[in-house]
Amino acid sequence: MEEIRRSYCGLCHPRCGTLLHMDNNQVVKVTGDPQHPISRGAICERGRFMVEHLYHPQRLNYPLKRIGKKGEGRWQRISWDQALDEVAEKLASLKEKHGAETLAFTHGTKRTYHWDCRRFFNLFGSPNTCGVNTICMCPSYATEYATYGGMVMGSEVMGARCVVLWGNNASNSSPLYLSAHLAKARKNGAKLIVIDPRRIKEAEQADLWLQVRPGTDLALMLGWIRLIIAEELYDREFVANWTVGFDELKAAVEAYTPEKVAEITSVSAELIVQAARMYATTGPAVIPFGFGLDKQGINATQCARARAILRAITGNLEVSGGENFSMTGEVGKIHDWEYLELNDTLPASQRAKQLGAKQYPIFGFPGWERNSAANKKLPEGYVAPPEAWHSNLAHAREVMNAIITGKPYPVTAAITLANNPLLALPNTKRVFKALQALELYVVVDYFMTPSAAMADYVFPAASTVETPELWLTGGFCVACPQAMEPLYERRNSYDFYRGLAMRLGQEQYWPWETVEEVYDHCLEPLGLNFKQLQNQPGIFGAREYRRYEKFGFGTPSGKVELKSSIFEELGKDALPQYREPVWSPKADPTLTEEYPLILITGSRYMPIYHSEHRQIEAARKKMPDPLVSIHPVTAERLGLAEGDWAVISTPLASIRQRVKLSDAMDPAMVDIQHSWWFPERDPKLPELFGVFESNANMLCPDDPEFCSPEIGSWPHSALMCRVEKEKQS
Ligand SMILES: Nc1nc2c(c(=O)[nH]1)N[C@H]1C(S)=C(S)[C@@H](COP(=O)(O)OP(=O)(O)OC[C@H]3O[C@@H](n4cnc5c(=O)[nH]c(N)nc54)[C@H](O)[C@@H]3O)O[C@H]1N2
Ligand SMILES: Nc1nc2c(c(=O)[nH]1)N[C@H]1C(S)=C(S)[C@@H](COP(=O)(O)OP(=O)(O)OC[C@H]3O[C@@H](n4cnc5c(=O)[nH]c(N)nc54)[C@H](O)[C@@H]3O)O[C@H]1N2
Ligand code: SF4
Ligand SMILES: [Mo]
Repeated sequence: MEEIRRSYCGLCHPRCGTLLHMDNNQVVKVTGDPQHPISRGAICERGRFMVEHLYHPQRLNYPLKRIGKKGEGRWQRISWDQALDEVAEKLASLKEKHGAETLAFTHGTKRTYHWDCRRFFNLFGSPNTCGVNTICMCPSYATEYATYGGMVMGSEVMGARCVVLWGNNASNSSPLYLSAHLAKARKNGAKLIVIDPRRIKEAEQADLWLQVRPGTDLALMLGWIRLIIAEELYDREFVANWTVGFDELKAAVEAYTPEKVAEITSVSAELIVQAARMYATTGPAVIPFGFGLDKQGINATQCARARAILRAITGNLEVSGGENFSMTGEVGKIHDWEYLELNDTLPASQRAKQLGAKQYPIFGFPGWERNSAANKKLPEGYVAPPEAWHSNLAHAREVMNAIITGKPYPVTAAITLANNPLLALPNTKRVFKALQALELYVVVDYFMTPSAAMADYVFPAASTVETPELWLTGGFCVACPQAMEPLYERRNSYDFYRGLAMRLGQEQYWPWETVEEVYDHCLEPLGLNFKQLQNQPGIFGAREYRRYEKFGFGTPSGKVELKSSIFEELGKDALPQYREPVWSPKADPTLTEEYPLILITGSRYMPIYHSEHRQIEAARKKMPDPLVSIHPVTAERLGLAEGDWAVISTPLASIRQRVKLSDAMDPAMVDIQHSWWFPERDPKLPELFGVFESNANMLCPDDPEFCSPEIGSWPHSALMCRVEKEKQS
């Protein structure tokens, strides 16, 4: 008889509610849960992979210990206890020898709990957790806290009258949410401006499409700000009462006339003016987060600043249909992730050792401490305090260098959980060298990935259907139920960290045996427990607007800092100024002779998620090979036809991908897919699942001159490359 269990999906971020159709205790089908308060019965194409993902023959089901040489693919199955004992023992001895900072962590995009990691690291004594947060969303988080004391997590797209899709490919990256919300806004008559070098689906339907040259968006933003000020289209009352630094901002953008911006961005002056006017005069208007801005390296941080400034001066902060912070009410009372991180337990002497924080203070302890202090001036639970995990990290390049060189001090051990650093981080060769140099490398994952194949110990992770989760965002809180006991010996990340913590003298800080008990504790202030919350739709904050009129903003001045005092104090540009991308036709004409095409990487596509799902048959059928999109005119000039294998090169390396013809972009540009590896290939070195063959990050640089000076965001876009037909061997 068929039984149905409530569950949730973890095959990407949003935790859509699902129903597991069980037959004989086996999941046979997954459908959307119509009762779920957020997803309301919808699941996407990828969500349907859950059955295959759960039972996949290549899943990791037991802890493994390396018995051959590193990367030799020889493993011994051991118990969790033995694996945790041995890892803990080794960690203790490395800590004794080199100090706690010798242990690093690499994270991916948030795919499971993360406060448990930070809690463990704080108590262990290491400030060196690093990873993709330096380029994904979190730069906006740190920057927006510095600018207006909170992160706009909720652009109210459905209620907006104008939506600016700036470097966001919503129909592929968020089909059920942003894309669906945009469709509703359009139905209500909202204007749409798309700013993207590619003619994405939304661009075809937009009122205005600005085909910007990659990496130049900041100049465009400064041009908008200048015009909005010059034409007095800004919200005078808001600016006068609730901002500081307006006159300095005005002076800083003076040079960015439409003509100058047109020259930099390749967008016509008329279109620049038209778009700025449309955005400023069609309120409420929103500019949701777009990764196209975060991935442009040198300008990324100031793009986030300039976007925040645009939102503020046009009066779109904390208004209905505008840009909103987390909501208060019941949600604000829950013990949140920052509370669980236990950041106060890491002593100042250890904080000071965070790798990269001197160079990039906005994203290390110095910036986070200032953002936290400003947040504490607000009433508790008003705006969520900045999480360390989101805005206070070591820099991955500096961590990799320390592993390789032992300088400024030896980093000898690393844990990777829910991340595939060889595919996610730039400069794959450097990352590989670092993984090779580690004395102890521990990976927790669903599958044996190329990164896991370099480990000393590999632990099997539980699927979301095998573990509970409290889904707490700024605006709401939903209990995601555990639908089944973990298969084999898979466990969740809490069990992994607690297992280590209990062996390393942290017992008093981990009194809860299971993660569900932690969630009971989080919900205590509401007089609820996890099971009770599971039986109700969730907790939703009250929607309140213009709350700043009561308490101000959580910044040092209590106002929106158009000129940022935190940036200034930490020696960084307090007002945004545009920089030409390092590899660009304008910056380096000699480089352009050898690498004539502008390169962007990683534009999202369904149904694949980063380096995942290459084992899933339905996904792979749809996307069997890595693709480089190239304009037909350019392809013809290079002798390339649809389906040919092409070699793509930058000064760092060459990789191969298959040609897909596309006139969606300028003939001078190419777009390559990221995170490609081949689970069907030899797992052993030197092949390592073909990780070096088609991996976009072989081509992406991360040296200091390429990174944003404030946060160290490296480029995955706005680069230069050469494309050739692959020679037949
Ligand atoms: N060239 C280029 N590089 C990029 C990007 C780009 O656009 N271009 N995008 C960047 C961005 S924005 C991001 S966020 C990163 C993503 O980088 P990652 O987060 O590393 O990417 P994924 O492949 O999604 O996840 C890595 C691993 O996590 C495992 N995993 C998933 N869920 C869980 C879980 O719950 N528990 C455990 N233990 N493991 C789990 C998966 O099996 C997978 O092997 O890539 C970045 N890299
Ligand atoms: N299917 C799928 N969905 C995903 C993911 C996935 O791997 N697969 N990853 C998830 C994650 S972690 C993230 S961060 C989000 C990201 O999702 P999005 O924010 O949509 O990011 P991307 O698709 O990387 O890039 C968005 C757009 O930026 C454009 N772009 C590139 N360079 C520039 C530039 O210099 N300027 C401008 N204006 N645009 C530029 C690209 O053409 C692309 O259309 O997607 C999430 N959703
Ligand atoms: S994969 Fe699809 S169904 Fe699953 S969480 Fe993501 S959007 Fe929702
Ligand atoms: Mo991301």
